[in-house]
Amino acid sequence: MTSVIDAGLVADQNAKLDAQLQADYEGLGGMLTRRGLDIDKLTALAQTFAVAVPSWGAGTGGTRFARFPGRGEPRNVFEKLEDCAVIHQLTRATPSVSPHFPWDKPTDASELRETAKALGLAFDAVNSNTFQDQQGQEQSYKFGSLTSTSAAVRAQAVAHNIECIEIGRAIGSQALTVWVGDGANFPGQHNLRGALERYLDSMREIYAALPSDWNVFIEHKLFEPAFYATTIADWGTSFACATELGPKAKCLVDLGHHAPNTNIEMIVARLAQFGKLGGFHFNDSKYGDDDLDSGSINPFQLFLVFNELADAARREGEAFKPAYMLDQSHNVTDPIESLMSSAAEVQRAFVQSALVDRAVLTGLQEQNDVLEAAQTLKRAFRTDVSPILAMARVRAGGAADPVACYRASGYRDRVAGLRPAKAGASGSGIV
Ligand code: AOS
Ligand code: ZN
Ligand code: ZN
Ligand code: ZN
Repeated sequence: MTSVIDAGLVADQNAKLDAQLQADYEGLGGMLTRRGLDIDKLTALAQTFAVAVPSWGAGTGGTRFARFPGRGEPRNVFEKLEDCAVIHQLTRATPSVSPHFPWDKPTDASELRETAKALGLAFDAVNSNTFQDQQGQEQSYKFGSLTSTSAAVRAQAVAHNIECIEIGRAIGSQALTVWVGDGANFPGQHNLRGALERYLDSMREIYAALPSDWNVFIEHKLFEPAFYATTIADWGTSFACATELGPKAKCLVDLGHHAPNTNIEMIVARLAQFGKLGGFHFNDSKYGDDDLDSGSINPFQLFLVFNELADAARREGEAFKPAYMLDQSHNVTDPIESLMSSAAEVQRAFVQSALVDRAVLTGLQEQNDVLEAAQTLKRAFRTDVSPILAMARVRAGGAADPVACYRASGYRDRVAGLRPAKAGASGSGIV
């Protein structure tokens, strides 16, 4: 495997932090022992964690008002992979990349697969795009794609999704994520039921093209670009469609795609209960689909989501394996730094959820000891597991402090010299 960042530099950086990390690790280990937990087991568990990086996350996102490009932005899928390799090399928590077509459409799929492999990366779910028009495209998605009233538009959108499956197959992916912005901006614009019927008809064709070992993930989103009625707006619609389509269809929960104050962890519990939890797009938000860095606004919610995932994993065993991906838009930070720290924030919630003694919690719930049950979760959430995360990275050959190591490597300066600056854009970026 090619190391993009010099391995010697990573070792030197880690050496500087070694004494401090050992001391913090021992301190935390002692505290956890008193709580009946083994820190080394938790570190080994942390090492099993993996979250995919979206290829588009390596670039600066932008809002619908403006996009302020960063330095050395990747110009193509190969440069995106190189950035993703840096993220994985330093965090050891992001071994796969989720590509988006046609943005990442390869001229030679096997070259793409080999390049990723040489960088120590694999491909996770592929994402289709029928929310934009591409140059030279015959039909426009202005009035919808899979739900369009035009059979020709629907056929084009279906064909694109099937092409995504074909490319995905060639690069070793096993899932297709379908998010459509289809919906209405005015009451009366759509027949609400008719639009969903057409969606299902289109999705049945896509479903029929899935290889036997593939899944299709239905990603719902409350609003934007449709501001009155989005066809796949909520988990109820997503669940109904996934049920209608069959066992290979599952629901994908993007944390930003819900109404304010929605109890997302309860949605997670429901979908897990009925075998329809396909995966996640992690990000954080304050108002709507803000696509802020994971864990940056509401880390307790992220913990509660993982608390449900830990419960589901205990019930379902090995079979329970939702796909994890980050889906955030970096507007004011270096995307590599944001993705590294976000991967660690999601991993943190995963480890914190393992601190909850499920048997004790069940006992408290059965006795209706409400306060102590709540405190049990809070105790886990309040525990700073940073030394576990750092040790997990170091033991796997990553960086104790990924951001500091990345900054010391000068990677951004190096690629800024190789990748010409992009012009700023007045319009919408990629979210
Ligand atoms: C859109 O809001 C969604 O989060 C999708 O996952 C989308 O495909 C992705 O963010 C790229 O635009
Ligand atoms: Zn998403
Ligand atoms: Zn979104
Ligand atoms: Zn998104």
